[in-house]
Amino acid sequence: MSETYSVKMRASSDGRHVSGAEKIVPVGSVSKVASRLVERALSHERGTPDFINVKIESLSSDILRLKALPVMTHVVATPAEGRALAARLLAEAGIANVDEIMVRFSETHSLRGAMLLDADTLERLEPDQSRGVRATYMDDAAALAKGTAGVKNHYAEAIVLATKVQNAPNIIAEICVSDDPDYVTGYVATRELGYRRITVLKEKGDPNGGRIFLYRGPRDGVAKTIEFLEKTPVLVDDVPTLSCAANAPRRFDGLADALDARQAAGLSRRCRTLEGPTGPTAIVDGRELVVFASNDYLDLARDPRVVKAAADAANEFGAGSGGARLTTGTQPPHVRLESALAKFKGSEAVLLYGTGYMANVGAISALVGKGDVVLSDELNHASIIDGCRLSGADVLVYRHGDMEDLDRKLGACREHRRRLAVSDGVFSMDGDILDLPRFLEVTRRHDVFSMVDEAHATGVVGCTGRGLAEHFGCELPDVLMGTLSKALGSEGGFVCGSKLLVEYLRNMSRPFIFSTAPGAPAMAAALAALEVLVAEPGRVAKLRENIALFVSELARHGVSVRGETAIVPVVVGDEKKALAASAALEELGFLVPAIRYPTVARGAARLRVALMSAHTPEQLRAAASSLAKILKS
Ligand code: WAQ
Ligand code: MG
Repeated sequence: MSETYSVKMRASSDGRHVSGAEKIVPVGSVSKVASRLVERALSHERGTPDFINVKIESLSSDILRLKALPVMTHVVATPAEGRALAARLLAEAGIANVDEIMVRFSETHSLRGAMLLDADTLERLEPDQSRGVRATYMDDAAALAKGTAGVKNHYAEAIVLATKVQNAPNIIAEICVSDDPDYVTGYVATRELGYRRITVLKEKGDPNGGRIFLYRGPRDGVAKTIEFLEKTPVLVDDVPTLSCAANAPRRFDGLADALDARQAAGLSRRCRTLEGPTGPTAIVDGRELVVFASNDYLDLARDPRVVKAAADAANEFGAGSGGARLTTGTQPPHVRLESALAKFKGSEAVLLYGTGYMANVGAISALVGKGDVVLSDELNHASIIDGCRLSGADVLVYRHGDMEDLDRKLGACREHRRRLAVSDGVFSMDGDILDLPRFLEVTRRHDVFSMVDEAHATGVVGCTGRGLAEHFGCELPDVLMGTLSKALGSEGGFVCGSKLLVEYLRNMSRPFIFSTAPGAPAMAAALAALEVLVAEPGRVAKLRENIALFVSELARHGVSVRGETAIVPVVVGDEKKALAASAALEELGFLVPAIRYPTVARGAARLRVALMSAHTPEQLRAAASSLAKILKS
């Protein structure tokens, strides 16, 4: 940058400050940036300004470059919690009168600039105490490249300011909260601690913000500090961005903050692309990994017979069904699949849904409503929980797998019109199996509806993969839900039950009524997979052998886990530790996802190993020994 300019904008209305911003840009961008800043002033939600001042000055060419303070976000729930944390951080930075400083912090509201306080005596050091000290001549060195010049970004602007301030002579800390009523985030910054975002430092709607710069040094150094803050041009490198928030209008700020808070807590998520068909191995980011994360337990999604059935159905019936099942969307593959599933599960009738999630939501919300009650296992899948919520029925959560608790709670809600008890058959994050005979005994004794989700049981539990009734040699629950998306290698969900129940759902279940029917290719694929499963029960046996081998290999390395089903959870606890273990496994060539809140409880993060019939003994042994090693280190 040879010719560099400072562009500053300040807008007011009736003498009251409306908005302000400053940029440091090369000469070629001056007019573009200036006009963006003017636009910003004119569109400020505090009102249209009657005065806009744009000041453009050339700067000396040797502009100080600083590296942005490292950023860390602390997620807190309330302003009180945030302020207590801010006080703790200041204390950690070696400041004694922290409580007094927090009081002074609320006296900064009327200032345009920051209060400059002696960190030890708490004397105010600014010459103009009604204005405070303003840090100026600073910018994100990459703002132009990012295309963010002129766009309001609280986060980037605050990091730039905080970085300059912490590089000023004799400044040892800063505390700040925005004066934007909707922006409740603030921070404490010191050189050692870096930029510590605190997600909540004031109530929403509060227009009071402020800043304190804390000074420790001789009185005759103050002028030099202020000179640096007010006059020395600074460009800050490596300013982090909330990646997708950079160009977003202000109404999106809350979304960016929520995402950032998730990230800070080790809870942010992204989709990874796996090349090729799903199977025991996959190419991820250019590397082949052994996949211990697929629900395609019997390796049917890429089975040539299944794939051909989908292709043939696409040719014969088209890609999409063109309508809801009750209008024009029912095609022969839907009808065939429903009767094949009924036969496989041993029920009178079956109703298909577009996804397993919809099947749960659709069945529960149709069966119970206001005035009714659902009893739900505390570890039930999110789709069951959402079905319960959507139904409008009272929801009573019973302790995981605790049939006595279920019994007791059923006894305590005799007044409700209709009662439904619902449980996962195989718990999706724990891999344990519901004691179906006891569940049926309790629910029948109370004469309430019983519903079991066999998403992870179908094709896995029972000698031939028919599910819990086969495994226990008992009857079916009233409502049996399953999916086509896991062991059946396709996609979709279904509900089995009596003809009466299914007819009722066909007429009352809104996700069924108001969704386009799933496409014939997926239905034909599921039907072909079901036929393979029936013809080749050895796949289920092979899966069971693999589970036993993996669990015994882990045990040999000192890690004991449950191996009832294809889902083998290895509970780590801490979210970030679980992520680190997952990353370490990936380094070694294994894809094992870390499962975190909100899928499981906070602090119950885990590696969730999903086994397939197609894993080889070598893959299982290698994964078990790597996993054990990583857990120990
Ligand atoms: N120099 C000194 N003090 C200033 C300056 C400045 N250049 N600009 C503002 N202040 C003072 C003034 O008293 C304001 O009322 C107060 O700071 C807050 O300013 O997500 O938006 O511009 O990590 O409202 C922090 C969190 C946002 C960002 C800070 O401050 C994040 C913010 P605002
Ligand atoms: Mg502001």
